[in-house]
Amino acid sequence: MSNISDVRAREILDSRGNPTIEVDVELTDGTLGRAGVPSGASAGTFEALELRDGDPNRFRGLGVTEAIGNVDGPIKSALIGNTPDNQSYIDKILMELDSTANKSILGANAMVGTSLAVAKAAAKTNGLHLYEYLAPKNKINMPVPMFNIINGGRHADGSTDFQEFMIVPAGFDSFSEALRAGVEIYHSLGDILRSRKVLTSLGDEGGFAPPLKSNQEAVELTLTAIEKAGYIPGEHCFIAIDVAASELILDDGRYSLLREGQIIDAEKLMDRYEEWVLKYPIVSIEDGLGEEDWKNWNKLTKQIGSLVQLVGDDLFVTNPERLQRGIDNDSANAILIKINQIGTISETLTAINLAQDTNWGTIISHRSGETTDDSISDIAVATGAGQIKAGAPARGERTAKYNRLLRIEEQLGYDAIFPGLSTYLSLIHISEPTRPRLRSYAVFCLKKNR
Ligand code: 2PG
Ligand code: MG
Repeated sequence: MSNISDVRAREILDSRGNPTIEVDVELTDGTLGRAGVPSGASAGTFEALELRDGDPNRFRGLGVTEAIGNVDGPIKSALIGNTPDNQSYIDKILMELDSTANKSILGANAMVGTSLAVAKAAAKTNGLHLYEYLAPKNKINMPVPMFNIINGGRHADGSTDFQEFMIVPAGFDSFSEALRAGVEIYHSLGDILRSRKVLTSLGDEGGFAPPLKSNQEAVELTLTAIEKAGYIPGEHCFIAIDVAASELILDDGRYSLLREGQIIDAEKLMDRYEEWVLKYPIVSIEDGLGEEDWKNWNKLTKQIGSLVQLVGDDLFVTNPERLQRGIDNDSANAILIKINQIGTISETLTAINLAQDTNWGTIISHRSGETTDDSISDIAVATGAGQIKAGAPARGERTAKYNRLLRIEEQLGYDAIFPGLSTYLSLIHISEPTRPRLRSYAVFCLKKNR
């Protein structure tokens, strides 16, 4: 049995050109586990702390040398000599070194990098893939991808107020077919923008960032792109949005939609979601309300929770305690999972298990600032999360995740189960009787094109 012989970190760059941490964990048998740490732009207030140096003379204050010092110092001293293949024990050591609620001593970036690198080393030395190593009780399946093809909000200046307009090609038999459809739709959107002489610049997650007049225009453009690519919205492919409403909320609780020149209250915003959900094949709305707007989250869940997946990202920040509050208050019906919001693999798995035991949807997610680390793909497969969002099907740091899933699907062969339409809709709790509304848009398109 090999033990941890070295732990070290270095400063590398993320996809936005900002410094982040890469951690190497070495074992006595020479095995190396390496992990890159992502970073958010529209980060939630209640996320674990990303430790940055704040020295204006280096990387505009964004250096991570202090967090690196924590890996090379206390973390290394505490982990050396331990066996790597008891993840909960390793994470317990990390949490004992930093028992603050928001990981403010070591920094969540230092902890995530270490936690992941240990898991990768353990998998490797045991001759397993990370998804095999992490898979608990045969939960393995392929996730339905959510591709962010229009970027707005904090991820693209001058584009939409809402942060993400995603396509969800769930009506296919395999991940690779869903990916192919996603790529074709992404390029068809590019063609449409070019033909309309609209800018084809890209946002942080690789989606287009056109200067549109309204958020609704983005939904309609997305639908046109699906149709132009030869697919039927509401049958082959659905739409998901991430409003990232914590970025839009004002002190008085109203929401500012700058591009539309409007400030609206929560009621109006919720009515807009209801109108959209009834009109368009939208299956998922993430952070439709602010991260502290619990009362309205509950209202929204009552209003449209049986028609659409309501996902808490900034609301829950992958934190089992906040998730439990959401479950108790009937706020949302799904959780977005990001390891660096909470700090360790073990806490992340606790959040996933809690959501799944409550029958809530789970989406494993990247961050807007990414590295080419592809662990989230393995985590999505291992936990049977059913859904993954990793940005557009373009740019190296995004395709790293999707390409990893292609390889996993190939390895799993006949065991690579892709949810398929009906399972997917049940997975996200769109009840059978409400499904005709999705189909009605498909029928509308078919008639129109006849
Ligand atoms: C989100 C994420 C990822 P960020 O809000 O869901 O898309 O963005 O990493 O900037 O928080
Ligand atoms: Mg989000």
